[in-house]
Amino acid sequence: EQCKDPNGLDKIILREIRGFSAQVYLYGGQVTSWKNEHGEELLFVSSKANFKPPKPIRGGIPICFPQFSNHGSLEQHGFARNRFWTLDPNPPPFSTNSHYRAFIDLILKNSEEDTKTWPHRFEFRLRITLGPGGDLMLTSRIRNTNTDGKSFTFTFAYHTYFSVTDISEVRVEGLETLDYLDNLKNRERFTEQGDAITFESEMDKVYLGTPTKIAIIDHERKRTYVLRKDGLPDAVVWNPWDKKSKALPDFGDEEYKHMLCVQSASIEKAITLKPGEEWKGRQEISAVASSYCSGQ
Ligand code: TA6
Repeated sequence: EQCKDPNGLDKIILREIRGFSAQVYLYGGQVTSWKNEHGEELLFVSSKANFKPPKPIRGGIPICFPQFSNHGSLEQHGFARNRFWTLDPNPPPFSTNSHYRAFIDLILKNSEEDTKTWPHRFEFRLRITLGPGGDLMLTSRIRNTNTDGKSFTFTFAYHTYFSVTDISEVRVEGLETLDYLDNLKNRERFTEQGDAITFESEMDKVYLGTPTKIAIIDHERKRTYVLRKDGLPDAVVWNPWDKKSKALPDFGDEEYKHMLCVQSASIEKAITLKPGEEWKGRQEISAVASSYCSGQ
């Protein structure tokens, strides 16, 4: 259902038959809540998050488009997360077993303002679905609608903030042995040595050529998040740790202990679209009980 938050911002609640729910703000086209059938929140949103334009909302799943981070001349992570999206009242028919899925389609088109800094016309259609097992899927279709014959190039990420019990008891599996660009070392390229990624300090790495499936294991909670992706070859792993947390005005000093960003992305190789061409990038996240015990 659609409603307004205390600041008057429009948001939509998706519900699924077993009790899973998701909440999406038209501001930013941003998922800000994903709860399981017990009403437990699976995404992290900072207690100090702004829900007031023009600042982005700190948490959930910010959409980074047309620029990831400061890899270019636009604002940090591009403008998509700082704009109002519109709800498509007549979404095209859903292909697969749509009667099991609650979904909405959001649309972003470039504004006159944005055309000054990014002189292209595009249509960005974001479909958010909540599946029968509570899996949350985001499908982005971005089309170049330029009429001047010009191509455009962009980088992209679903900047997903997972809620974890204790970051020092979290492992990420699926990225071992891969190369990564370390944002804390001038984006220098290294190769991951560990057999799984664990966390003892600030981390900000763009893993390259990653598999379609990545697991985030919350050992304390015996819960594993499974992230599956298509069309998104890279994965960013970010935890600000204590010093960076204190420097972020919309982030609690201790909150780094209870979150981890694992972001399906296309960064190393920017995407170029000719007029009329469309790109599709999809991620699906699910939360499963894991009988994971260390060392297995
Ligand atoms: O997650 C990668 C990253 O680029 C980090 O370097 C950090 O800046 C993070 O995004 C958060 O960015 P934001 O603009 O949302 O504060």
